Amino acid sequence: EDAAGQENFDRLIAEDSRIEPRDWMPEAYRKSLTRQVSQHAHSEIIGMQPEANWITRAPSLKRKAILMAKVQDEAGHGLYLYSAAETLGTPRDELNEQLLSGRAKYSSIFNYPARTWADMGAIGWLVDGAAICNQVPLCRASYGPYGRAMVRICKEESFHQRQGWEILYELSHGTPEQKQMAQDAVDRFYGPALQMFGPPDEDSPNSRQSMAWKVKRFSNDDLRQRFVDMIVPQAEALGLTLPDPDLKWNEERGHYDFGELDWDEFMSVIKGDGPMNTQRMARRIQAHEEGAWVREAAAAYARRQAEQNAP
Ligand code: FAQ
Repeated sequence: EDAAGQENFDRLIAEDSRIEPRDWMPEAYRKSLTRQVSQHAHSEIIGMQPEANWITRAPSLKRKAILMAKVQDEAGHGLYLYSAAETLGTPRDELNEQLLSGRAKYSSIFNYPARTWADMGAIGWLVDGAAICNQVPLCRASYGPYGRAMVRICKEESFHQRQGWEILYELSHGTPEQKQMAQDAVDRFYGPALQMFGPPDEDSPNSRQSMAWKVKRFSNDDLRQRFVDMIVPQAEALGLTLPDPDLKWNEERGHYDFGELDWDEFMSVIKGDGPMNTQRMARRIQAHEEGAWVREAAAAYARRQAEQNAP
């Protein structure tokens, strides 16, 4: 217990100021942020897989170059976020070990397969769209390194969303088969994208404390609503339909009403039983093992440099 530290922490939070790595912070704050930021990093890294799957089959050289750049951006976001998480005191190796051993979560959305080229459009438009909606408020998160990381990441995510939108627009204005492929991708990704915002507020154990600490600024349901309101007119402009018969403008609320999501499916996906969980984890473990020689070489090089520079 550090009374002066706690008082300073409370003051910084009340002032909407920022907590920095060297500041005293409650252990629960450190722990919860390490959880959220590292899971966010894991999501970026696992999230490379569905799209990497299509790099070799992109329909043109230009599309391929764009997709490669996007997947590299996700890697960059992951590394950036691991660095932000490390400032809270847990080393990168340990965070990575939590992922590889299955103890840490990563976003449910990446446990769905990317079946067609149109899925690259749906992922960009809906998945990156949901990511931006969730992450723009995180730019104001009370923990400095996380908030600052989010600013950069959001800029890149908006480019990602635009490229996804453009893929879907082209397909939906192409042949009837292409339009159907775009519609099918949106049909499959719509529900899972809405679930990226997390469980409904009454089933969200972390929200209350996280909002009191000004890490989260809006609740899961509020952000989900904001996202639905944003994508309805975008879907109309694309000429595609959102697969929800209950989707309807509610004049009184000033928002779109939408149907109940499949929360049983969500729970089973985050417990590890989604369509692609096994494959995603196997691939990540394999990539980690195949990268062992790089880590060993880098460590040997650093050791030699240190020896040579020793007085
Ligand atoms: N999937 O109490 P809450 C991207 C867990 S974007 C899996 O509401 P919280 C970009 C939650 O961790 C995707 N697990 O939790 C990209 C908690 O479990 P825990 C990543 C979920 O933290 C695009 C439990 O359920 N974005 O990668 C999910 O207050 C394209 C109870 O939930 C972020 O991580 C879920 N959908 O709110 C990359 C954003 N939802 O930890 C490649 C930062 C909840 O107690 C390609 N994170 N859980 O064991 C956040 O904003 C929050 O952590 C939430 C969850 C909103 C995700």
